[in-house]
Amino acid sequence: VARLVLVLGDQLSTDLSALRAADKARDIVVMAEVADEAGYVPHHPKKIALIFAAMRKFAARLEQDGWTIRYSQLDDTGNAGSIVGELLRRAEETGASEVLATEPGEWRLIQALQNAPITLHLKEDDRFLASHSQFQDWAKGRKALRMEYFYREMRRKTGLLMQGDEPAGSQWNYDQENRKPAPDSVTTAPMQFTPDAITQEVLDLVEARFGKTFGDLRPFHYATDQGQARQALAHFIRHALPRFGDFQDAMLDQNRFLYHSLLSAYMNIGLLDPLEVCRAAQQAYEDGDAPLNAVEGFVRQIIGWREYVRGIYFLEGPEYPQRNALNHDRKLPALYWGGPTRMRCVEKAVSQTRQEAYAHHIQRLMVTGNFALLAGINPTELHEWYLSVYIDAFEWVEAPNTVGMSQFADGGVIASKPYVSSGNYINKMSDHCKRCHYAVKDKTGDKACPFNLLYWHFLDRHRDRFSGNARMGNMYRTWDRMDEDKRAVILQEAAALLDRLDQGQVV
Ligand code: FAD
Ligand code: DLZ
Repeated sequence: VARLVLVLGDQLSTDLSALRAADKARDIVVMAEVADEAGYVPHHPKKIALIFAAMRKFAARLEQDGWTIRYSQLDDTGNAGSIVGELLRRAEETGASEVLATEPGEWRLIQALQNAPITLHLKEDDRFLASHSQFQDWAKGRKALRMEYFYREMRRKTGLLMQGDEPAGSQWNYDQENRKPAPDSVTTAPMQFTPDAITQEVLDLVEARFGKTFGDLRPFHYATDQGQARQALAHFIRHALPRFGDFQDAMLDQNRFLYHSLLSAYMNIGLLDPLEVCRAAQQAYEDGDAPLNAVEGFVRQIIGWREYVRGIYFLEGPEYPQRNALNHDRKLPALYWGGPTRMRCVEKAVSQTRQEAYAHHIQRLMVTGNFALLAGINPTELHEWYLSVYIDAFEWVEAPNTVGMSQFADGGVIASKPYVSSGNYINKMSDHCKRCHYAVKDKTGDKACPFNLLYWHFLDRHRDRFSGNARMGNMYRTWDRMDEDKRAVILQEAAALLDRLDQGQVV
């Protein structure tokens, strides 16, 4: 009897564990566009379009490779609307009673599959370097789960940038060299693709069904199959990687991508293998085409941060996205959904998010994330925002980045101190402040940068928790040295600003 082989929209890899465990001659691959997955958060229309177009093209490829496929389009009559519903429908149609699946990247869907009334064989998702048990072994007995030590293990495991037992260049981490302020101009741009017929059809469907959701569907230039994603990788390695390190943390008012790769979505949905990506970067270093600080910085993000946050997500359990260690309960303000704001950096990050479904790491961490943390926004609401608006957002990677790294809502599992900064950091790393309504140098008064006011408000309201943190001592000493009257004015102006935010006034 045939078994069903489930392939989800972010599992588009031909060597997926469920496919490897299946028998091409006998088993039936099930792929389904379903309302539940398209609707568990208000996904950016570009994200839905990417996933549906890539799913359709991947199904065609599997069919060419000799697999039998049952593919459900979103508008098909009889579409049950959920992954489990579709599996049960296909089981009834085909007489199958067993499902082979690769573990989904979200507790919600793992639990739904485990609770389904059908025999399930759940395979590990081995497109990652560290299995759950390897990560658990690494974490066991450690007081703090710092990424850097995990990353070194991944370097040793993969041999990437290693000379025997030693790191290439005899240093593990070149982050110190990767914090240059914004360049005057950028000499490259990410590769763009013209939508083919399949993608066009998906764009029409997404426009009709999700056209009113936050986010511009068109123009749509993302890669939608492995061949295109590989072209995008080659383009990045050649044109952007050499300067990736230097300007990794920089932001430019007139350039959205700088030297970033825009490869996260392709890796996350399975079009690119993360090791293939890292090996291509290593090759550029070995060929003398990219410097070590760039290649090490890039590889660290993938075999370090990407693997590490996934490990944390599965280690910490299904309740992780609901954590709120700092008891932040402010509603997510309308400016996150494109409502007006006078803060130039926030306006830029949100408007490019609307248009591109993309913002780079420092925009996510030090602009929208930093503002939310300073303003005390509810981390679960913020998590749902990040999960919705980015092309690469899947809970295993988004939640630890948002709840842990960006909001400190996990109480310090990921970050050893909160990522907060005043306007000064944004001014150093970007050219936004020059064109901003607010004055970044003003600490108080009508034009004071909201990041300045809220920074001190944050430190003051969380003194009990953070004043003993060795890495924050300087911040508290600066605050405590300030004139008492000045401190009172700052706190009062910060509170007034938060009131205005709560009342829906433009900030
Ligand atoms: P590059 O700057 O070119 O980096 C190269 C690759 O490194 C990325 O493609 C990505 O795969 C990996 N990477 C870099 N930083 C991280 C990180 N912190 N965690 C995991 N992988 C990383 N990344 C996602 O893939 N999905 C998300 O939903 C997501 N949400 C985030 C939410 C917040 C609040 C923050 C602060 C970060 C989030 N990130 C997320 C991490 C990071 O911002 C993105 O991976 C990166 O911006 C993607 O753009 P890029 O491909 O141009 O990355
Ligand atoms: C994100 C997404 C969307 C928008 N739609 C679908 C879909 O219709 N069918 C599908 O199989 N997968 C989709 N996905 C990806 C899933 O939500 C993803 O597999 C889980 O969140 C686990 O990472």
